[in-house]
Amino acid sequence: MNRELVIAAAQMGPNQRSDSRTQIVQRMLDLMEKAARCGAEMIVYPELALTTFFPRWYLKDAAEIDSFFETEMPGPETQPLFTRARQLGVAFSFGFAEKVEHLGGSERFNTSILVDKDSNIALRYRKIHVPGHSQYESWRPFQHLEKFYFKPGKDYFSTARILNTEFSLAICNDRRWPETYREMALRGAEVALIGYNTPMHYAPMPSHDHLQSFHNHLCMQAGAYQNGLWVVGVAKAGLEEGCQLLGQTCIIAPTGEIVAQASSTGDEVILALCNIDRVKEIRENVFNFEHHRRPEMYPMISATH
Ligand code: CDT
Repeated sequence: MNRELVIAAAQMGPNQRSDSRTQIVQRMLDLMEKAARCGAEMIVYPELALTTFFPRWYLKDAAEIDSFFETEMPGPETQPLFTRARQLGVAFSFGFAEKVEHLGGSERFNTSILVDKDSNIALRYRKIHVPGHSQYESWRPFQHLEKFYFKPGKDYFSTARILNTEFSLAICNDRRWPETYREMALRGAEVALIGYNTPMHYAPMPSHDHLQSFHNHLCMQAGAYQNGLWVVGVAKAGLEEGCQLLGQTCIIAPTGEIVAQASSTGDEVILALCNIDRVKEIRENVFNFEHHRRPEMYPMISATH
């Protein structure tokens, strides 16, 4: 019998700087209720779901920077998500800014977690492809200071098996890199969950602004097809603090076909009944890695120098 899973992508509209965690978590809970009512077993939220996309600003005040980061998960403000999901019996995933305290100091990551239906964290992923710049650049209409705020994650694209399905996590800019999907697929992932915050304006190459929508689907559809993965791409969208963020939340089958897509740039739930075993249609045929792949002919791909 085929493994079938109802997956919901919970697109979020903008989070303004003045929105409290409580207000934002309440919107996430509303989306969770809706998704569960429609039969969702897995609910996927975007990157940095709990806050506004603060890397658009160069902040100097340490306390202000800290206010965007979580030091515990769940914490008092996020616990309601875990409690309600457990009551509803749904698994979920979302992104947040994470501050990890060590004896000698602290590290900051752009993080995403996968939570099983008993509200245990099954997988934690820290963004590997951290885009943007590390210093204030005055010529930009808004900053993209992810390299200033976040260290790149040091863990690979691991998988976790929940709901009888092998899941892997990636975050925003990761979705543009073919290595992300190939690494996941080689590790046995069947579903890739990818949250994003993508400004419509790309300051270093504004002549590509009109291609944001095209590139978004292009890379995720190619990643799905070329690796036989289900891909769930979830936006934080709309006009956030004067910055227009791309929507286009979608669920993509291993054939590369979009099977559900959001039609707004606000809070919106989309769902698909995903036959997880369709992964085999690709991986046992055109992209059967074992039979047709020639890794010995691609030495440059894994070269670290
Ligand atoms: N959040 C994130 O990674 N956004 C990037 C913006 C372009 S790079 C400045 C993205 O790849 O969508």
